[in-house]
Formats: sequence, structure tokens, C-alpha cells
Amino acid sequence: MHMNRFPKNFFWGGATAANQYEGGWNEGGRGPAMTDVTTGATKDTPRYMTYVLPDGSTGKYSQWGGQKPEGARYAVVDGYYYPNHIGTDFYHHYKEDIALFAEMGFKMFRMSISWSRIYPKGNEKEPNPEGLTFYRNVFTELRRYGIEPLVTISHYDTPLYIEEDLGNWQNPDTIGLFETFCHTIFEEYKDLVTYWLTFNEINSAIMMSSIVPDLPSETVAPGYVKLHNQFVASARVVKYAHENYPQFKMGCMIAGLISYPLTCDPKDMLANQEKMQNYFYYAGDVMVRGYYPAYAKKTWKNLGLDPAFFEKDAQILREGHVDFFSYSYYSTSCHTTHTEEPKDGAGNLSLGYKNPYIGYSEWGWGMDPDGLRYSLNEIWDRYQVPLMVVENGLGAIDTLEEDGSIHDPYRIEYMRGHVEAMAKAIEDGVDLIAYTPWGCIDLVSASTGEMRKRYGMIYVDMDDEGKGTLNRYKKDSFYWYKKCIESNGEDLE
Ligand code: BGP
Repeated sequence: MHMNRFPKNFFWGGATAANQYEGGWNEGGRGPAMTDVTTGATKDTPRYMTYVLPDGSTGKYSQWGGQKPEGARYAVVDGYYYPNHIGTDFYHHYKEDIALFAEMGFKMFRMSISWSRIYPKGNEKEPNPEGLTFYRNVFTELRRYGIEPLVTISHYDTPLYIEEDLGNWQNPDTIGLFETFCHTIFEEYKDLVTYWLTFNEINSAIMMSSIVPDLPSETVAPGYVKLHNQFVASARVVKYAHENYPQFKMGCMIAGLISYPLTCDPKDMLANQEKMQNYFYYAGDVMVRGYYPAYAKKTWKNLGLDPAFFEKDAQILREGHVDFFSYSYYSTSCHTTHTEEPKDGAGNLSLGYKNPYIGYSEWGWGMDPDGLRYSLNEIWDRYQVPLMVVENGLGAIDTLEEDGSIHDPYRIEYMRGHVEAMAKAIEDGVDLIAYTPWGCIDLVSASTGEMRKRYGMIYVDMDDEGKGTLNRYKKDSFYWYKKCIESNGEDLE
């Protein structure tokens, strides 16, 4: 056993998001979000968005590229199941859950605030007091155990009214609404929360073109506009936080689309470099450095976008750059110019070719601890700001035994590999300050809406149809992670 590879105040913890975990979707004055009209699915079938037409008939369209018909309004429709309505019910279980996190030894807990719980439509003059009280209670409970909250301000749940009636992030007016939301929660929780992430996986706005081949530029370009408006919104609130709450630490959160060239052909090397720039570094470069990278110009040109649209906000981007960098890391993929065969290597928001040197999960996501060490080194070298790994984990099917135990050696093995990789990256010189593995308690999958794709160290009795007691059970990984934290990452047996 090595000693003291992790810094003394390392933030060991876990991560969740309101839309997938909190539930209580129509309680306490909360307004609806897009995820409330999104059905459950499986890994081979799409989630659907449901709607009602003016004549009262109802319908659905696929998240994999479908479109809402003219005149349709999003609606919860009888006969469908919407897993995010309940999540795994943090809303009613937060005390019990936080006690379990504390028992594991958490130093940090990542969660998000549901925007529509604070501003139900997004454009009200006054916030919803019940919503404010709920998060105050949660943060106070975390503090009672000495757990530092890490708050994602926007994690895939813009109020439905903004999405449907105001044109979402395509509309620059959304920036002002987001600012109002942030000013409210900053002031409200200034004594309880120090670490903030503005947008979860902000680069997801432009990911479609990396997954679906040959999309026309008219389909791809709006993602860049949306992303730019989010960059501006983030920069504005980061600047505001720095000016008004100097104790705050503001971070970005980028989906870790880390990839390799499939072969050592220099052409593959270049293809991969371009992928990494376009889908991963594009966001980090703007948010950490405070300006668009040189290669962005080429991207805009290819998509027929006017550079002036992006350049007009240069000053605020410069003034609102973040204090630390965080990302999600699940898997890696490979890129090549050598084949046109369909890509077979899936991952979080990514698609590439399978890597013969790594293993794959039941959902086909690559498992690559060395890639975590590699990416930490690359990112640290590029940005020189503290880093956090704020999502990582293995989605797998778990079995609850008669005696209430859950044996998940596969998850322990996955986590052990990634903790080892982080230890090595720290030895390499990387300034890594936090690790909050994803779905530390079972919650609804973002991509498939399933419950059976579980990430937790705490099992929640709930199935894909919404049946279950919602009782909590400790998995074997719960005890493993507790030991890991107690020994500050040294006892990984
Ligand atoms: C990330 C999201 C999370 C989470 C995770 C796992 O993209 O930030 O919300 O869900 O991926 O993905 P999935 O739930 O699809 O397995």
C-alpha cells in the first residue's frame, strides 16, 4: 500500500442530478421540465416526448431525431410512464440519503437545483418560496455532516415553458432568465454553498453531429448558437459571483469525450485531434481560457455561421472565465479514416470504433481507467486550474438478494481502476481536487430512462415501470467506497 497519494483535503463524494433523482415533479409548486414529458425506454429503443394536438388527440416523437408537429403542446399523456416524475424520490428521502452518504464518509455531494422548482415557468418576478426552502433544508442537512455541496445550476432541466414557448437557449433572452435564477440562488444559499457548476456537460449542445453521421449543417448549426448563449450566460453569472461573492468557486462541466486514433496512421492522429478539439476542448477552451480557440473559426465557416455572432461577446467571455475545470469520464472511443463501417464503440454521448485493448459494459460503453489518467494529464497541462472528476461509474444490472445484500464486484473493479488512475495522475503532478462518482445512489438513466441501468453504491428498490418500495439497500460497493474514503484512497481491496 502506498501512502498519501491523494491530498489531505481531497473531496471524495458522489454525484446526482435533480431531474433523474429528486422526483416530486408536481409538488411544492414546481413547474414542469422537458424531462417530465419524456418517457422511459431501453438501450435499443428511443425515449419519446409526448404531446397533445389542438383537436385533443395525443402523440409522441422520438428523442433520436424526431420533431414535434405544428401546433402540438407538450403534455403528460395517459398510458405512458415518465420515470423522471419520481426519480428515486430524493424529495422525500433526502434526510435518509444524506445520512447514508455521510456513513460512506462523503466530503462532497454533487446535486443540481431544479430551475422550475425555483421559477416554475422561468420568467416569474418572484421565486417559489417552497422550492427555496427545500434546497435550504438539503444544504443544511449536508452541512450538519460536514459535506460540501457541489451544485450544478443547470443539469438537463430548463423549465418547459422556456423550452416550448420562449425558444430555449436558441433565444438570447434565456440568458437573462438564467441570470435571475442564479442571482436568487446565490443570495439565498451564499452561506451554505461555495462550489458551483454552471451547466452540466455544456458541450452536449453540439454532440449530435458526432453521433449521427452526415447531418446537414442546418441541423448542426443551431447547436452552436445555443452553446454560445450558454457560454455567455455562464460567463455573466461567473463574473457576477466573483464580484459579489468572492468566496464562491465557479466551475465548468464538460462531457469527457476522450478519444484515440484507432491506428498509428498520422491521418488517424489528425482525425482524432480534430474530434477532440471540436467536441471536447471547444467548450473548455472558452470557459477556462475565456476566448474561442483558433480552430473554432473553421468550424463556424464550415457550418455557414457568422463569426461576428460569436465575437461580439468576447469581453464577457474573457471576464467570466471559471476557477476550476470539471468533467464526466465514463469511457473512451477511437477514430479512424480507414473504414466506413458503422461505428461500434458507444459511450456517454459518444460514438466511435471499439478499442481492442479495453473492456465494454453491458450497455456497450468502453471501460478505460488509463484513459482517465491520460485525460487528466492532458487537461491539466492545457489549463493549469484545479480539476474535478464529477461523474464516473459503471451502469450495470444489479440483483437484490433475499437478505437485502447486493453483490456488485464489477462496480468495485471499475471504481478501483479509476481511483488507481487518479492516484497515478496526481503523482504525475495533476492538481485533482475532487471525485464524485455518478449516481452514487441508483437513479433514472439519462439516455434510456431505465432504472435497471444502475450506477449506485446504494440500491433503490424501483423498476422500469415505476414499481418498487423505494427502500434503500447498501451494495457491496458501499462498504468498499467507505474503506476507500476512510483510507484516503489507499485501501482499495
Ligand atoms: C451524463 C449525465 C448524467 C448521467 C450520466 C450517465 O451524461 O450528466 O445525467 O445520466 O451521463 O448516463 P446514463 O444515465 O445515460 O447512463
